[in-house]
Amino acid sequence: MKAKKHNLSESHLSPAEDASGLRFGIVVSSWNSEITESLFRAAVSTLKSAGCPDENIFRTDVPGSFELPLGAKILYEQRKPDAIICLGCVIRGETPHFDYICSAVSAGIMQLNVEKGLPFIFGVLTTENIQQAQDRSGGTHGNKGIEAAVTAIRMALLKAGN
Ligand code: DLZ
Repeated sequence: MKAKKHNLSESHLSPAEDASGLRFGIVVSSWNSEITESLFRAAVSTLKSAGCPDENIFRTDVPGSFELPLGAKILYEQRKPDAIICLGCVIRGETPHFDYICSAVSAGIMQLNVEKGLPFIFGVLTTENIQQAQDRSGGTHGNKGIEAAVTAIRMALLKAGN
């Protein structure tokens, strides 16, 4: 049987999933910035709709997705937030070393989760072309920024024992 498509952009946080006492870091890759800024706006709006105040959201920019793990580590050391969301967009058609970048970034982010015992969320679009990226950053397939923020809230609450 085919698995039902799971789209967190459509999953609503319950009132119990309250982010008012939580602090979040967001690392944003500047490569494909039209896409990553849209992911960022959606992530911030989701955090705020769950009660997180502006002053509890900390942003750091990095040049490309490859730099996301180090950017996240620096932000972790500076701010010690409850979760860090990593936002990027890698497009295969425009990136000859697509597979190297994607595997390095995903491994780097996973390593941070395990090393720091803190949620570092993988909010990186890895698409064939710009159209697919647009579809997933506020288009027909939702917005991965929302999904990343929902995951960050849920994991931060899990870690806090809620
Ligand atoms: C170099 C490069 C290329 C070709 N494509 C992308 C991309 O599609 N998405 C992305 O986030 N970054 C890209 N980069 C930049 C690399 O992530 C990295 O910043 C550089 O290789 C310098 O380390």
